[in-house]
Amino acid sequence: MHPRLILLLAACCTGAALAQPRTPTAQPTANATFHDAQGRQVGTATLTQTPAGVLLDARLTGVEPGTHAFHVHQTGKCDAPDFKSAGGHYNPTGTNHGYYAPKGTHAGDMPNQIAQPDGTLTFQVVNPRVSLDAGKRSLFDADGSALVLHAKPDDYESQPAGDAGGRIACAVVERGATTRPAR
Ligand SMILES: [Cu+2]
Repeated sequence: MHPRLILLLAACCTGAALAQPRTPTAQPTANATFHDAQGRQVGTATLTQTPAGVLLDARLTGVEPGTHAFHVHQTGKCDAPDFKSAGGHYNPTGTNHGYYAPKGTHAGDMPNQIAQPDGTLTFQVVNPRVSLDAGKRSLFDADGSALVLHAKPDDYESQPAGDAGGRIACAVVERGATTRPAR
């Protein structure tokens, strides 16, 4: 092996071995518990305010494998079985729906998520257009907010909601770091 390559390898791997994992400075300050259409608890999410937006860390089980739309909806009310009570997408700035749409992107728009063959759906995503603090984009406005998982993928352009199909799980965003244990 070329001596310089050995040096490079040594530099790389020693550095990696010495690197300490960073301890997150921000702790979750909101949580949400998902229920399905039958009212069963199917998962939880924690929400943390960061300078880049709200970091969501979600873990669900029993989800049909495949790609699902995931949004913040405008009302913190999850009445099974259809979860229509959560209203439309959270859209305090009056924009169009979808990453591809002209004049687009609701505050509640987030990327599609993919459930595994065993039905687990675990992901983290940052939403830069909402906040846990007071203000126009707050998830804690007068009627609260809900996280909604859909039967189908969001096509990121159809109005008003990305042709994402029915609502298969819903979670009211609540203050406090502690989530109830999943089932
Ligand atoms: Cu939705």
